[in-house]
Amino acid sequence: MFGPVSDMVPSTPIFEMYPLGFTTLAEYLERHGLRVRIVNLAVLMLNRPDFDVEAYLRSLDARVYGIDLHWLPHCHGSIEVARLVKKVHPDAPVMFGGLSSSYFHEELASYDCVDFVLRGDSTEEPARMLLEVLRGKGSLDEVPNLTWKDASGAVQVNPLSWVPSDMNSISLDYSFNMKSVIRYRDMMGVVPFKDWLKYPVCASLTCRGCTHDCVTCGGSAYSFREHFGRDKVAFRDPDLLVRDIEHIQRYIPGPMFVLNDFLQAGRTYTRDFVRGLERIKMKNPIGFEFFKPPHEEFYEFLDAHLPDWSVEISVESHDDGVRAAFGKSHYTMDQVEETVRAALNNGCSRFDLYFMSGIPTQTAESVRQTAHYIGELYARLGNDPRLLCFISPMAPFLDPGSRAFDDPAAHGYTLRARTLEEHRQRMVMPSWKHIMNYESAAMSPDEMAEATYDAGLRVNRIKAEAGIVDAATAARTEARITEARVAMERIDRIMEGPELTHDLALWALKEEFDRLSESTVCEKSELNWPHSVELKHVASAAGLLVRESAANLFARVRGEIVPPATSDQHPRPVVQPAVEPEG
Ligand code: B12
Ligand code: SF4
Repeated sequence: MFGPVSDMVPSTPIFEMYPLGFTTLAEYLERHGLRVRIVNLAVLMLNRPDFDVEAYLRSLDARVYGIDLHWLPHCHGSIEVARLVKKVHPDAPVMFGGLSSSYFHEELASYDCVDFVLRGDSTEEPARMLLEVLRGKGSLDEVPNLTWKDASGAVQVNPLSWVPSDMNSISLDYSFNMKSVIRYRDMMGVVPFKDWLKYPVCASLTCRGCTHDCVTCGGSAYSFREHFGRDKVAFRDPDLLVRDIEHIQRYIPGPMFVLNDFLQAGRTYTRDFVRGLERIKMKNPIGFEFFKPPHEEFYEFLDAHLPDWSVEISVESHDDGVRAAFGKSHYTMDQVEETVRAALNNGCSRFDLYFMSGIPTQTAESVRQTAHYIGELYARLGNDPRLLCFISPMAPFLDPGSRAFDDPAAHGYTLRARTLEEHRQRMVMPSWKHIMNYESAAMSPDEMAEATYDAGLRVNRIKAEAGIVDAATAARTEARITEARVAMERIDRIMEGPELTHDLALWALKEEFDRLSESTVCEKSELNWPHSVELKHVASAAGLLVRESAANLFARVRGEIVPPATSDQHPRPVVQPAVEPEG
């Protein structure tokens, strides 16, 4: 029973979303004459219970198979998929990539079903070089960031030297995904998460890396420096970022999320980016995530240039001391309240505040206090329906490569798993409380689960009383949390019984657990912003369909398989980046 692990993201607890980097990788490789197809096996499996993964993989015919292990919860599934690929295509190499792959690269490369691991946050060019080597040009030891096995089976680690200083030679072009739908007549295989067609939210990324140092984050400044070879954040030029967003807006009616706080890049960047959004007449709702609370003047500026904007901040705890232990000592809760008021007074469409359980020094009592605080906050803000507060656990894992993972004792944690294989074994444990890879000195996993459900219940009731969520939704959430608690108790009882009976007893409850895990502490719809489809989206998609179908037809007539799809965003030419020292 995976529980509330994915309540704060659009995915189900299977975490079926693939990294944005799949789109940038695919666009980059196609621009360089290679053919790429993205297949979201998890979405195909979720949508069709009778989906035969092995038969599907057998029907694919690729020279190389790439599998992401970016988020650690994919540690079990990704290896199992790699094993199946090797079973049905024994001669095809399998390559892995992503932040978790980079952290565990040597252990990962030691699995029989893994041939290559591309490390770091920017693998577009190393992947192109690797594929060229596999076509006979060059040798494996020349490919930057590559971990591989030599003829004797020994794992070789090339320098992590491809660390571009900006994000300007790539392109986040969703029309690649749309062209792929047309080319392979496969819609479900490419959508980013199960319910995307109902809620087509899109994301753009301002940078790779982070200027902050939150202790449990595997994407902090520390983690990038120590494990991914990056000393400085790589930003995307604001004009290119605006172009990414303009492009998405042309085809996709959904809300647009700008991930990674662009305020990190400074005032000039902020001015150019926001004015650029005005220039393209940004109409889709747009949301920004900020890593610290902005001032009122900034919201005035945003509102002067954008018609429909929202904000989200992860404040983690209402308690300034707990937040400081987490590594966010750079602002206080008073400043958060000030920023929420300022945003709401200046035209903000919606303000999401995220809180978390499981962080250093946080006790079960403190988690419950957070819920109490949320009630007071709503009261102070006149129950403004544009404020949405959420609380969820840091689960299933403490990020590998975070300060707290690398030095757990210093942050009051004990690790239950360190290696990749130990994490894989945890993934098959019966509930999220058992799966967790850490225990905090400040509260046990049992206390944490109880306090999180208590806080979830309380926040749900506060939102219902304040009219933030309707009575029916609140009643469903209350029922789910209550049922989830009972289910957790049943699991505990089963686990106390003889080991031989565990599997059978747990399997009998599987369907119920799946239902209870899809959303627990809130409904997915609470995360959604309103949006509408306009004629221009239909026209743009139809135009793309005609162009792409014609291109495919001519390619077939000319005897080519399929023409390379190139981005119409004219990204800057690839220049050799300033290579930073080996990490
Ligand atoms: C943006 C972001 C998100 C977005 C992701 C949008 C998307 N589709 O990518 C959202 C908000 C949805 C999200 C969700 C989650 N996130 Co998040 N996220 C981030 C964040 C802030 C930035 C990521 C980033 O910059 N990516 C850019 C680069 C690094 O990745 P990329 O371009 O997508 O991919 C490149 C490489 O990774 C690599 N690569 C990736 N896959 C593959 C595969 C192959 C074959 C190859 C060759 C290369 C390759 O090449 C790509 C191109 O160069 C980081 C924190 C940080 N500062 O890094 C956390 C972070 C990555 N997330 C994290 C976590 C834990 C999660 C969640 C599991 C949280 C949760 N419990 O809900 C979910 C999982 C969602 C899912 N799969 O369903 C952890 C991961 C720790 C770990 N090692 O497991 C991080 C490090 C920090 C954190 N705690 O938030 N996240
Ligand atoms: S939690 Fe967010 S702000 Fe903190 S280090 Fe990670 S990505 Fe940066």
